[in-house]
Amino acid sequence: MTLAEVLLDALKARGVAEIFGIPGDFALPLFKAIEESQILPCYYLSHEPAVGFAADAAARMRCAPSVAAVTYGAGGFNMVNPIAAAYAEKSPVIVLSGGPGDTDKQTGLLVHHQAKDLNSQLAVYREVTCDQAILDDLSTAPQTIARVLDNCLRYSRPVYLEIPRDKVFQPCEAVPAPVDDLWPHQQAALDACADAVLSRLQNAEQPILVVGVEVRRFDLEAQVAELAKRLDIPVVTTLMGRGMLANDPDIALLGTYLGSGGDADLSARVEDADAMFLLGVILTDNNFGLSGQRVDFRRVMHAADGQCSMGYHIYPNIGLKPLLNALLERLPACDVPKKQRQLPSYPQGFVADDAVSTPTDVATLINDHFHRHEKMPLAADMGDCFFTTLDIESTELVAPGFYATMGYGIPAGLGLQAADGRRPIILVGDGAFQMTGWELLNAPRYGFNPIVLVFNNASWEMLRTFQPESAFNDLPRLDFAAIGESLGGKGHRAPTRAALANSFAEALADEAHFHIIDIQIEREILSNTLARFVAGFKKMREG
Ligand code: TPW
Ligand code: MG
Repeated sequence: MTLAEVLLDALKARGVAEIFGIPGDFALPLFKAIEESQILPCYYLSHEPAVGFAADAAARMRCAPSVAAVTYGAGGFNMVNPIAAAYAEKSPVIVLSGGPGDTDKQTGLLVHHQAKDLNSQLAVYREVTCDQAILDDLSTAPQTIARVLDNCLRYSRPVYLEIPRDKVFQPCEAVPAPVDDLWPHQQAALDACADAVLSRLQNAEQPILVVGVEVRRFDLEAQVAELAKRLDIPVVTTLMGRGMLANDPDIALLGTYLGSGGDADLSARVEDADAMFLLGVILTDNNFGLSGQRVDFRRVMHAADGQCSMGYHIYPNIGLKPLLNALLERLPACDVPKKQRQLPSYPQGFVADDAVSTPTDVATLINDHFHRHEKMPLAADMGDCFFTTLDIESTELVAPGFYATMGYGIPAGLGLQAADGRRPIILVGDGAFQMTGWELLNAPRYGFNPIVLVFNNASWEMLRTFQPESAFNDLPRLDFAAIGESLGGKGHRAPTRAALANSFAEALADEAHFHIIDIQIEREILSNTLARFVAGFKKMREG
């Protein structure tokens, strides 16, 4: 077996099901090996940021790692932002980069694509990955690959492997099997921790479960839903956890906590809880910083990053999965939730008239469709389209909710469909479309058929809300219907709500193409959440 083959087998053994990539000369042997071995399918895109975003979305959808493969230098550096996003939001993306071989290094000259020194790319990626290596020693490569890939799984963060171009087809031993127990624990400590969590939750009058992104990353949604049922306790998600537990009708999913940026009743319900159990939550400014009344951390239990804290006391080495199992072992199974709870209501009843659409109309249209037919998964970009997802019935969602990078939505929608097979709805602003929208041209050759809803306000509207005086927020009004046709899909113009409803129905009826709907939205018309969010953010900044 060759180095490339043992690497690809090791990826597959750890749950990787696809690769996204763009070749280049330092990576040509690697891509040849990927193509000829047929161990994993590879989807070729147009620009490296999209490669990273697509792999990130695929990883999020399948709760398993995915691969972003690039060439050295020009390719690798182009993908730093998506990998930083994946790091921040704990998405297990495995970066494979080609690299210079021994003869390239020995000339004493700079090799092309080299930025500063030969290890500059490794150094940059060290900052945004949890483990990394250059596979330049075939005798240690199997152990190194195993270590790096297992750390990707353990921490659910990106990792980086550079494969020198002259090593790809060298013989190499197989990579050790994945580690079974990624978070070995002491039983006595785990028992003590589980007992303490339960006692606090069961003695509270108004407990609440706050579910964050690690639950999805470690594929623990079913266990968390079961815990919520057995404890008969209401659940909210964090902003980044939006979309989780969407398909379980038996739990009391109250919605998404946004502090003063969100629904006031829901925020009060969280902030007034006398016991709050944060599961897999990353504490960030937009999870808790916006809270009008600061959350009292003495009442908080927080399981994440392989530990569990209670107030200011920490139980180290407590993985989320063993903790959930220990909690479930202590609770009798039950069939139905006991208490009736007020669940959130989302806008419904789309009016197909001659009025210009608002972001809330888009949410209403999608909700109506979800009610009449089945839910569809969503990919969203940053911009008001993201905040609009909070008015859409909870469904699977990939979005850069915390790191907030633009350019995510369209490549993420492609990655979502590659990983999951289902047709996604992609929500994207006109500004974000300018960054990565062209990637849609790759959809037809892979049979991807997303429905792309462009929030076309000819504006960087989210920036305008913070700084209305700046003229740079005005963008040219592009014709996204024509762009859609030119990229090989179907385009629709939707200047009114009636046209929007028609276009959406046509797009749903035609599964043979991707569709772009150019939804004309007036400047300064925001979704409900963005309007509240901006007000909350301004207040926080002002202290
Ligand atoms: C990679 C900063 C955040 S929101 C925004 C910018 C420039 C405007 C978005 O315009 P769009 O959506 O897409 O038309 P909308 O609803 O506001 O009109 N560069 C990157 N990421 C971010 N977040 C920015 C800049 C930004
Ligand atoms: Mg815009």
